[in-house]
Amino acid sequence: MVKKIGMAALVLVAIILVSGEAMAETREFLMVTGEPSWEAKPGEAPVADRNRGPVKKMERYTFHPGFLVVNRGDKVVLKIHDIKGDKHIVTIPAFNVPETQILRGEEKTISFLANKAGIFEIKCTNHVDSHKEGPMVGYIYVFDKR
Ligand SMILES: [Cu+2]
Repeated sequence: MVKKIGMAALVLVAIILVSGEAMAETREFLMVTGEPSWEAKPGEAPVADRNRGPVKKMERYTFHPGFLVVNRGDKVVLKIHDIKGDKHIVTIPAFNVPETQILRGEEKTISFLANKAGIFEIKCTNHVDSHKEGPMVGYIYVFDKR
């Protein structure tokens, strides 16, 4: 009897290892939005701000942390707290994550299954270019460890 149970457990472990599902985990990240800025000192020359051209002041909205690493097959949970900015609209097109609006002071949760490997953008569609203090973008690196 003990031998049969032991064999059944061994087969189950083998199935789990072969399928790779034993490695999948839930990965939760606590993120905040930020707003770094730059302003020319008195007498300092303007600098180019991407598509805006020469400026003496610029700002960018950001995600912190802005680079996440998970394994393929992981469930990813992002808890994003809007500390800076009136409104962010977050999406991850590569995983068909629908747009989620986050207002100042709010924290929203976004979940998805990281079912393919590569480096993908976490984007805010409210801050798309330098005219809107963007692009506001983070990256998720889905590691293909199998
Ligand atoms: Cu934004």
